[in-house]
Amino acid sequence: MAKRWTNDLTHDDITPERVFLNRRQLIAGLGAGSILAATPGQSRAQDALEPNSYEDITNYCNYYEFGTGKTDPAANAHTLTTSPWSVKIDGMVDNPGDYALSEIMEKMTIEERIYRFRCVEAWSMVVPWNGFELADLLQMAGVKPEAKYVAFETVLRPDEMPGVRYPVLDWPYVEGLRLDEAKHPLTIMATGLYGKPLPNQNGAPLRLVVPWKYGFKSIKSIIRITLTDTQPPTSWNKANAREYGFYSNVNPEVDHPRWSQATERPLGGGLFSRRKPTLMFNGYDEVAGLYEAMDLRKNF
Ligand SMILES: Nc1nc2c(c(=O)[nH]1)N[C@H]1C(S)=C(S)[C@@H](COP(=O)(O)O)O[C@H]1N2
Ligand SMILES: [Mo]
Repeated sequence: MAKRWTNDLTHDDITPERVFLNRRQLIAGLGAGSILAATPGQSRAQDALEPNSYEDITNYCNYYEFGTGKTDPAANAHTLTTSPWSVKIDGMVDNPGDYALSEIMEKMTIEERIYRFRCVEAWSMVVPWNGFELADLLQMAGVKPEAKYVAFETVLRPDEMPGVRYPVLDWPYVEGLRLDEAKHPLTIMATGLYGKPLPNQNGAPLRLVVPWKYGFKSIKSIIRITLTDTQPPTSWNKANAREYGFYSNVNPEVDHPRWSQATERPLGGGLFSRRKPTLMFNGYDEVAGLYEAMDLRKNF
């Protein structure tokens, strides 16, 4: 299938001139000594363009099935068996069934998408994902006209997931999107990062990525996708409906009841780390049309 559409950062955006200029500006402002100590990932001037390091992305994770600490998933998720893997696609589809991931992968076009990623906890990073558009998978399944939502479910394997002994969430982890959100070309199913297979702690072998929504919508290690006509339950909303809504679009104007969402802390900033303003829809303005008639304060 041809690559139809892409509208985000790619490695081509990081021009040598730009990097050189930023370095020079930094040198002018801070003195060459500090610059020699700084790696490119630590340069705040490049935050908007430069992905976080592989180490940052794979060692600072949220995957509560493996523990609630940020480094627990990296320490524990190696126990998850990710091959063979199949995904059940059911509900309001023409071609329901258990699809082997290998079979899905043969049919999909894998692209690189460098996306900003904003957790509801107010940290953020830039991730070079590899994956395919969810729209293409839905087309393969054949969505029936009456379907309005897509529900997703994470694998639940107590033997391989030490964190599910604790009732932190009502396992299995579930998430959902409205059908138009799911079909938006920005919405991808990630299968890799940095050109490598997706590490277990980041949701191997297949996880959702919806870059204009808070990170918890990007459900990991998906085993089931169900097309439905009713809004599906979602894990964090079930856990605390006052704090976590179904939509969870990144919105600097709607605060979490316990903290501000106006700014965020980019990961891996090191010496140059500084909070920066959070952007509406995490900067992905092209999705605004999906919510035109909606009060985003009510539908948080
Ligand atoms: N199954 C499952 N999916 C999940 C989570 C989880 O705990 N379990 N955490 C979510 C949250 S809160 C975030 S911020 C992202 C983190 O993705 P990352 O660890 O790859 O950065 O995964 C999301 N998907
Ligand atoms: Mo998150």
